[in-house]
Amino acid sequence: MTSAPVDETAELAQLAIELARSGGALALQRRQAGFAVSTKSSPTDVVTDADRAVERLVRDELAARRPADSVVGEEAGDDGRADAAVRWLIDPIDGTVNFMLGLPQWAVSVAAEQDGRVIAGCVYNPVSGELFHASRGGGAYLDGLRLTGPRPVPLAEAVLGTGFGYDQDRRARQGRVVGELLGRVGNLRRLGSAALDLCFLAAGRLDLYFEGPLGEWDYAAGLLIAEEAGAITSGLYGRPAGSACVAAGQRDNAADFFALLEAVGAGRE
Ligand code: LIP
Repeated sequence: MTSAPVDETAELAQLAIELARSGGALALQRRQAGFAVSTKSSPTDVVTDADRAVERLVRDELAARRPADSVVGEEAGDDGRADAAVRWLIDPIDGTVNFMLGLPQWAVSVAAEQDGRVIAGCVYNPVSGELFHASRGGGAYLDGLRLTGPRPVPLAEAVLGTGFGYDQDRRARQGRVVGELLGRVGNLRRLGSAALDLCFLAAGRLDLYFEGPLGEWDYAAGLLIAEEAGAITSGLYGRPAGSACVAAGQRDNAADFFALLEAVGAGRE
């Protein structure tokens, strides 16, 4: 596996920031102007015409500036260009339910992948104005502040971030798993955006995180940001973090956390 030259990684990281910012500005404008809502896999799996408009904007910009690259987005899917050297992963609005309800916890997530590895990513919350970004080997940042990852706290004091799926039966199983965990960790937060949850872990606002399954667009940028901030990540059961499950903690508590998650059957709901 050859790593991208530093200058290309920096170029991709800068473009991810620009795309997230322009997508975020459009999303905020649509939020204020009004938007239509429809559903996808279930009555709770909502999508708005703002999601679609933001993804369209990002795709058009990439087609103009990086025509040889491949794009995968939550709403328009995979363009299937398997020969592309760089693949972009776009969640136009991560936390769509929060966006729809007016809860200020949603973000545009943009990641660039090369040789199957995410090397640049940006998660931008246009409501708070917070822009998280990272490049592989270059560190993770909130605006200009270097992020140093979660607190070194024991599980019993740790605040755990998680999320639940759109399928009712799966949500019930996930709830039972979380019920097993609550007596073993310090507290729980379900904030509604996997991308921002991972950024909050990177920023030390959460101590532990797990969720699964997830769309690769949900976690691609946030996982890079968390790893570049020093978080330890896993997909449990010997897997790397990925669509089946993303689990993350801090050097001193990650092994215990992952063992606890496996013991309660997390990531297998
Ligand atoms: C959401 C995730 C969230 C998860 C939701 C949903 P979306 O992404 O960010 O963590 O719990 O079920 O998948 O659908 O808002 O882009």
